[in-house]
Amino acid sequence: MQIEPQAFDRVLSSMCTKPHPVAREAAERFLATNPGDPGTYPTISALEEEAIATLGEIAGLEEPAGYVASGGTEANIQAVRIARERAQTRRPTVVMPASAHFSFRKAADVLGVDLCVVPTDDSHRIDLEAVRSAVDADTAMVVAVAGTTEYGRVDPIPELGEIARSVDALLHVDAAWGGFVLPFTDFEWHFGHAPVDTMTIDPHKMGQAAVPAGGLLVRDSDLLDELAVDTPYLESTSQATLTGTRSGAGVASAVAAMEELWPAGYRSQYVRSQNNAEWLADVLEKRGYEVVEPTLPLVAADVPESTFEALRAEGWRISRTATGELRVVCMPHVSREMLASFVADLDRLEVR
Ligand code: 0PR
Repeated sequence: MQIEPQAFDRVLSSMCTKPHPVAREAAERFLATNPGDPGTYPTISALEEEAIATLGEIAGLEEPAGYVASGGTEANIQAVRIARERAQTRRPTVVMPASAHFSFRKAADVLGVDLCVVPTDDSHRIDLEAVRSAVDADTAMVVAVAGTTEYGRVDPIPELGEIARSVDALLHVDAAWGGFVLPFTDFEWHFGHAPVDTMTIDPHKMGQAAVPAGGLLVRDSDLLDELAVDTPYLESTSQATLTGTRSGAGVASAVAAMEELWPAGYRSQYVRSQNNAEWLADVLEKRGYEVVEPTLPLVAADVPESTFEALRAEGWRISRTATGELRVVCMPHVSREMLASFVADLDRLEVR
């Protein structure tokens, strides 16, 4: 096969990035291993424990427990599954902000739980008063997002923890995208800041690992037991993952990336990405566009649809929020030069 994969040089919409060279190399080396069968593939299984130990350190978890999932979708589905298993009610409900990722809709569908979607406020964060009136004895889980897909916002997690506790519900934090930048900010988002029970934190997004590498972390390994099924003909006795056979590439590349970059490399990447986001926000504002301030490295701006389409026709991979704003994710592959060239095209193609 001669086809080359798409280059990253015009990709501004993705939450994935070019894997770090050490992550790419590790992924290739472990491509044919299966961490789903630890009895047969003990090396990758030991690496998975290392991955969880480092993810735990990043996320303030004292006794790391969890596993490397195929992505944020699987981790979110599994978190909802844990909450459903724990719930004392026959109608378990998940209370989540309107800003939550669509993977929770898949979770609700697959698991037969109800969703209660709470609006966000003017700052694009979950409305706490609305959460207080939404929770009740059927609430199995409250979802907080730490780095929303559309605006990069962080919900008030300690407050949500209190509300979840008041009805004996679990608190899940979706830090799929934000988890590798938040440690360098003042946001309160992790296990040490609030009574967080489960968390999604994906090495294959800001963590610069190769796809597929998502992360599910749990406060206590008992929570993981809710997912375990017996595996009679494997040498190990149970499996907590949703997938069966899975590539060791994601696990190995996550370990390699985190070994290389945590914490100093991720810190300098965060600073670079955040500076880029602020630069772009500033440039767009000066041109008269309405910009949603980037609290994390993600910029949303009200660019007319025709301009947006013209930029896409130039090959820019950009996306829009539900309300139609242009959305630029300042991932590690997004350089200042790339953004400058994007802005030059915007100036040239601008339709007002
Ligand atoms: N949670 C959050 C907060 C997310 O932003 C995403 C993905 C997920 C969970 C789900 O993660 P997986 O896609 O790993 O299962 N957010 C992006 C989105 O759906 C993913 C994405 C990635 C989109 C690359 C486009 C793209 O080119 O918008």
